[in-house]
Amino acid sequence: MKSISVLGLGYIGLPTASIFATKGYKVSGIDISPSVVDTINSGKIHIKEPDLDVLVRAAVQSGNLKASLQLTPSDVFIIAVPTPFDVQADGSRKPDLRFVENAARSIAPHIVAGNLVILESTSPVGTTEKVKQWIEEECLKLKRGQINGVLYAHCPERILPGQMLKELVSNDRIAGGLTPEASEISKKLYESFCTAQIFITDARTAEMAKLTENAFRDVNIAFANELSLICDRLKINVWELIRLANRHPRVKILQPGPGVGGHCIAVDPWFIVDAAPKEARLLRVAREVNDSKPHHVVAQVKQAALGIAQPVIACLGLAFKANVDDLRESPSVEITAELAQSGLKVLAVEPHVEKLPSLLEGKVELTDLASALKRAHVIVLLVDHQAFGSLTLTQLAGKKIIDTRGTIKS
Ligand code: SAJ
Repeated sequence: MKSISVLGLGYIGLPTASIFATKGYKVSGIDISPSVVDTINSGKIHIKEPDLDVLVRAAVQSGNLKASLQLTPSDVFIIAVPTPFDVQADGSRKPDLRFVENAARSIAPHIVAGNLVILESTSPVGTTEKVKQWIEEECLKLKRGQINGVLYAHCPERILPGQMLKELVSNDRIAGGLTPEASEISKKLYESFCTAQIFITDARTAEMAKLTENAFRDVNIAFANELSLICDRLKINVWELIRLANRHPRVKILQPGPGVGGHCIAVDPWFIVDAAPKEARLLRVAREVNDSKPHHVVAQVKQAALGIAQPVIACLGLAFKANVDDLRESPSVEITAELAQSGLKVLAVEPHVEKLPSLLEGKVELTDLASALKRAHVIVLLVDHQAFGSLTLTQLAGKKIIDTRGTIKS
């Protein structure tokens, strides 16, 4: 297996394509966006992630990575496209597999016996089987007949934004084939750059494992977020409470926050709930707890602003988590937007971006920390960025403070 096509050059596809290229594979990175293709071919990147620019430049300069709008034949096809969900009229969420289906169907004209098709996108259980069906269906439509001997596997990524390059190499992985041969060959492929262990299983278990990891984290964050609501009611400092409870040798409570953001943890548990709605009760409630947290923060801010004539609110942080510039599905953006929507004057401080996301443009003023602290009556700490790490209560004397991350020191 010498040539690889990676379909989707986003947060997962781009580092994966680049690392394979630096290991000597001939890699075609396929994306539907002409500007993404041009950016990568010029050795630059369209997303921010520590050291990714260096890796992509090396991959492109080696001549082994070329981005393109058009798929061509190759030995391996890796699908790394988004898998969002659709909200239904009754509030339930249905996985939206359109991008995976389009990617799979686009492979059909090029597929030949002996090729390996890997689904890396986080997907509901059964999607790898669907990828096979879509490709086979498309081959029949194209009058290519039945192409036998194609291998299929699910090899989910599990890298943490902010530490992707390190985790790409050092995290254990799972290779779940539709056949044992597909698992074995996938394992060998990832061994070219992954220095950790690669465990073999079937495709359905691999799909469920990825969803389970993120659902586990979601439930644990929901526990911390629910505790923070209980502590607000009972007038207990939740940060001190968690610190003390975590001194128990078998207790490890996560940290409450303004809600759960990003493209993964707030999405993936819904794929399990959708597949087993009667059984997945805890997972659904955890999602609801985490999704409701931003509204609780908004209510706290409004309460703090009561009685202040023309209150100015400073929202510190817009990213979905600390020390990243990613504003996708960020509860901080949601909170800031809701506050501005309710007519309050809102300043936003986000040292990792130069311009506001469209949702906030014209409604919120982006400013620096010093100016926000000077002008605001209410300070809402939303993201525990390093840049806010030295804030103290003494420094903020006279202001109302909502610290959703518990990082402002006394
Ligand atoms: N958060 C809290 N409290 C905590 C930990 C996190 O409120 O104690 C919040 C964060 O602020 C953020 C959200 O949760 O809004 C998610 O952040 P995260 O750092 O927990 O996870 P992600 O979304 O950046 O990456 C996750 C990781 N999954 C797990 O840790 C199980 C990563 O390994 C996956 O590869 C990634 O999802 C993915 O792509 O699925």
